[in-house]
Amino acid sequence: ESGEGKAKAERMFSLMDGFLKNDPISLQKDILDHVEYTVARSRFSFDDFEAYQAVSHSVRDRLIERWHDTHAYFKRKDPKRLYFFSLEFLMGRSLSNSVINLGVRDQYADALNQLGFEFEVLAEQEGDAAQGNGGLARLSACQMDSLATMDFPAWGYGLRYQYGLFRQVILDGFQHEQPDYWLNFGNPWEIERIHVSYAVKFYGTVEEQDLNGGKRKVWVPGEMVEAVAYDNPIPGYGTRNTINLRLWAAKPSDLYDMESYGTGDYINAVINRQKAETISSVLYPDDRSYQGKELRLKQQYFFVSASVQDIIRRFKDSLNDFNQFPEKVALQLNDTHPSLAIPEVMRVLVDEEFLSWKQAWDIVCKIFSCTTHTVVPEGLEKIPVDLLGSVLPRHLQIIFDINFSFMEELKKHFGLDFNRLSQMSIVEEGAVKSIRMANLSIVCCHTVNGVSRVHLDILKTKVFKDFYELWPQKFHYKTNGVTQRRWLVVSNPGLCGLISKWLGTDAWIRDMDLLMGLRDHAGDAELQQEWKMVRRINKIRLAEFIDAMTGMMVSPDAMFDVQIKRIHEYKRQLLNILGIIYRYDCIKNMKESDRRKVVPRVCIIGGKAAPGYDMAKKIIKLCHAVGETINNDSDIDDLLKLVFIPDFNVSVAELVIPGSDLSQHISTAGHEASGTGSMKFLMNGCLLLATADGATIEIIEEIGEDNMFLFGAKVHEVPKLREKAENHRVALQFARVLRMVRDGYFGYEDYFKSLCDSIEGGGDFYLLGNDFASYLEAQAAADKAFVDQERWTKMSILSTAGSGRFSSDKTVGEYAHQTWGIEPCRCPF
Ligand code: GPW
Repeated sequence: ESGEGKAKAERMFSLMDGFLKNDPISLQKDILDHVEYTVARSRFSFDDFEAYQAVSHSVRDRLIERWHDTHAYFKRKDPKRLYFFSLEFLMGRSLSNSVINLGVRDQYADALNQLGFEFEVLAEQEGDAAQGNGGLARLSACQMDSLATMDFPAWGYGLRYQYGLFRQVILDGFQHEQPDYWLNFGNPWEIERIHVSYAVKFYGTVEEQDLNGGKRKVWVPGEMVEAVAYDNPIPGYGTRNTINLRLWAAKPSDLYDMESYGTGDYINAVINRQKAETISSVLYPDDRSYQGKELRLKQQYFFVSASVQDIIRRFKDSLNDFNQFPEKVALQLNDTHPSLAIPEVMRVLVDEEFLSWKQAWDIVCKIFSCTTHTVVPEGLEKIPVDLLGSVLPRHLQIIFDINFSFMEELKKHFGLDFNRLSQMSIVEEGAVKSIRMANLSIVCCHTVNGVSRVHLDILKTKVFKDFYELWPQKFHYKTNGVTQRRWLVVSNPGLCGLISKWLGTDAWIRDMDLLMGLRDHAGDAELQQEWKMVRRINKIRLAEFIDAMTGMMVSPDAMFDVQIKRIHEYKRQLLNILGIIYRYDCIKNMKESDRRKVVPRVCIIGGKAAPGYDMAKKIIKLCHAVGETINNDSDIDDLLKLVFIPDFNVSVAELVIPGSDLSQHISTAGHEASGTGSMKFLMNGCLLLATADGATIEIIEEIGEDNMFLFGAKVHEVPKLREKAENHRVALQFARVLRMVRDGYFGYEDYFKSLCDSIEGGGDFYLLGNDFASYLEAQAAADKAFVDQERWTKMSILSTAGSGRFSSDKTVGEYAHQTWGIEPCRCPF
């Protein structure tokens, strides 16, 4: 470092004691200043929401300080950085998470108390940031938290949607979607950077120009849109490091518009200009299904192009030799959604930085890695060639060129095996010629990661078998994880306190392996007593929430049995509902003496269906229809209740998970790539009723089969069972409950017919009929265990104790070391 740079940096750090103070008086003053000057209310009169706004702004100030220091420090050290590209980040609320990670939670609570406010109440004022669909999007959010906490020099990049995931409203048992215009009340957690913006091009033509005796390609765009940065500081826990999640919003571009104003039609010119903003207007709600939509393609390219420009500008600020690019940049693609980054980097290096194709290709092969989150080939993204050629003509050429070289390499390796060539080609010939984004990613990334061990097995032997034979060294897995900061510390303070007390330390918040220490105390009567108490308080809180949302009173003495996740046929919410019908039917036909032995249950289901996913919507309706019958049947009383929690989202999950006794993860084996909900329940001491699928297989290794309720066909049995399904005899009980639905016991028999047809006979692709009997056995085992509360509590403690391996800290550490090649870079205090 130069002497001057060092002197400046030293001065910077010597000024550190000038930071905002966190004593009660300073906090109160800051909050009141924000009431007066930011929220523009009188400091003598403001309500809870205004108090929330003021508190958030004071927290934001503290985030900004650290975020500036972190970036100044990263700039000075200039380490290799990770750029994490994802089209979805499901952040949820930020206030509680921020004050906890900043280490000022108690200080804020005290300061607010003296002002006559309760921190918890204010935190409830915050809306959810729902910039994503499901597990994939929440995983990105968890990983950002871990990257910050572990001091990695990382950036997140994504899109700033004006409308997040739709709000689910239930009318007469049917799902309706309402727009989530979440920015209505302002968003204190983002920082608008009007001066950080880039032009993004679309459409147009590619022309050839002479350059130094050779030819160069020039893309003459037909449309230009401006990408403006919105920065979201992500604070680490137990560190000063606060990294950045940069989301792009589309704005009209001045550059491009000049000529349209010359035409005289001023009003239309303005209206057309405004259309640019639609690119970042709405999140696509179809988790795992892609339909080759133009707007979706534009969204993907828009965020990729702005991010790549940003990265290259940052690189050039410090170095100007692209040979060193791979030493400074790792680029991680979250699924194939951002895979246009690959041809985009090629285009920029070749067309704009004038590197040779070979130089550019060598760089691309060193910087990109990707993660795949799916198991079925149908789930893979394809873009019609016509569409891509129209929106991104130069990128299509580049993809064709990459594919040409790839095909040559394949021929050398496998000979003229046309079958194989056509299967592996990036270009799919057929009725609609398209680009296979997964193939593009595999060809260009140095590493392809699966999200659990069994997921990698399936990728190697089925989905990407040919690629695995060609490049076995490319394929790896990192088992998913979730952040204990949000899923324990923020959402379950009671249990946290207990864990720290019995471990004698709260160091587990940064080192989850320490939770194993709880195993020594699992049998301790005192801990068990305290554990039960904490869990009971959480159940009461959940019962109150259910009452508020649905008007239903449920008893905290009952077993709370929960399934919350996106509604999908493969996740088998239908199996759960059929099991509930079976239970209902049993209770109805019972003698009075047997009824007394029934373990009362509250069955809780929640989740959204993609708006165009008919079967999923029928499952939601069936849940309501069955609930209507059971909940109003006076024979049943408190022995069984079925609750559907509407509008499931991150903050609802934070409330439901700590209050659950049993949670269901019951996908057909071989279909859930990983699953992350199970990990959140596990941490909170909730027992799992599950199939051996995805990450559950690894959970079993950690806590043992005896500590959960396992059932159903195994991954390797599924294909054979499917072949046999046609003449397979299903359990009698299965036929019986299905008959009840078909015969209109719950009404709407015409509407439910296709749902019933989808699981009967040879059509039962997800093997509900096959797994039903063993599902019921597992449920019976859960009842039996629940009666013995001592045993149950011990299992619960052992679940938490065994959850350390499923912290996203572990996942991110493995990625950093094995895939990205980055090192921690800790901002000094
Ligand atoms: F289809 N996942 C998701 F693979 O939430 F792209 N949305 C998606 O669109 C896809 C996957 C995709 C989920 C997986 O279903 C789940 O098993 C996994 O735990 C999660 O991604 C995070 O890896």
